Amino acid sequence: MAKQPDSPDADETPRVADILAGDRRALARAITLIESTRPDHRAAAETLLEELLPHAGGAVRIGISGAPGVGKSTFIEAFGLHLIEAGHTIAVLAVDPSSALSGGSILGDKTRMELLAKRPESFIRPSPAGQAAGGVARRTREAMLACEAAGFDIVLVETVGVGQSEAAVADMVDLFLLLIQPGGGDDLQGIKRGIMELAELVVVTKADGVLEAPARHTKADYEAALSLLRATSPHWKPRVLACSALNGDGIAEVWEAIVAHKAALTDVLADKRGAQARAWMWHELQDELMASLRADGRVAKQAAKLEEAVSDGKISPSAAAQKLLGVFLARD
Ligand SMILES: Nc1nc2c(ncn2[C@@H]2O[C@H](COP(=O)(O)OP(=O)(O)O)[C@@H](O)[C@H]2O)c(=O)[nH]1
Ligand SMILES: [Mg+2]
Repeated sequence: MAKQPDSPDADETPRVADILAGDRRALARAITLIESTRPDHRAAAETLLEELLPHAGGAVRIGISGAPGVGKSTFIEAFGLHLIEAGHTIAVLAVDPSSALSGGSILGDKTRMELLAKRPESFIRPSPAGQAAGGVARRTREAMLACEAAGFDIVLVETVGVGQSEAAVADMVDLFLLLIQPGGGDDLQGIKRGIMELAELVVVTKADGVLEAPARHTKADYEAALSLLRATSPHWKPRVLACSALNGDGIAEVWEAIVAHKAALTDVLADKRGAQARAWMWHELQDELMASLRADGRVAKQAAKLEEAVSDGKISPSAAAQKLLGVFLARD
């Protein structure tokens, strides 16, 4: 097969040494392999991850979320360039369940992050299309480990504001940052309380020009709203900041807050990551079990009948579930 340097091929397993040396093409190939759903690729990815794992864990893991149009891409570009100026390297990964529908809506974002994408200190990877939110998040977590093994000292995981993916991202990062728009009013822009509770940092974007004053008000509103939420960590009180990705105001302060959070968590970060890894194991098991259950021919046959019986009210859903589980567990 002809080698195509610009289109990473999952069939070609990258060398661990190349990834560890920070070879970006090897890293890109590793992530392609990780994202592949083919069983032989999956096996190769597992082997690769096992070798990379001892070299992972060195990055500050940051999750970034916010509604479409809030300014995520613009912020990440400004923030990333700021970090590079300060001597860091940064990998940006995206969890975007909507891309599963549109076939890669986030592609346009790469152009928004043009300057950042050009820098050798950065690595930007859009989310894989064609998978459900859970599947994307699973693979993103592994991609994050690969980026760490490649030596990136900051990993940013971006997601778009749709509940489920936010929880998944919060579950894989050290700090979850929620971006919000200036203005909005009483309902706090319809941002669900559950998502607010995930945020260690809330950042009001676009605090420049005519939006500067509304941004200040929004910041005060969120400070008030956050003070009403029950504390989720004894180590950190969520903070609200405002910034402008256009003129750079407040960008340095966002990083300072992240550094302060890292310092506050020093003694408990290993525990937090350990708990995340354990939760991930159970998620994996759940997904694997469901996948093999769905792939089981006898279960499928019974399921079709039982679904009908459940619809017709002839059997209760829980009794039908028990029957299916019985068929699954009794298989050879
Ligand atoms: N005035 C101002 N506009 C911004 C700022 N950040 C983003 N925008 C604008 O907001 C729009 C959406 O930004 P984008 O980064 O694509 O948002 P995303 O959908 O969350 O990734 C674009 O038109 C940006 O130019 C900012 O700091 N100040
Ligand atoms: Mg964007």
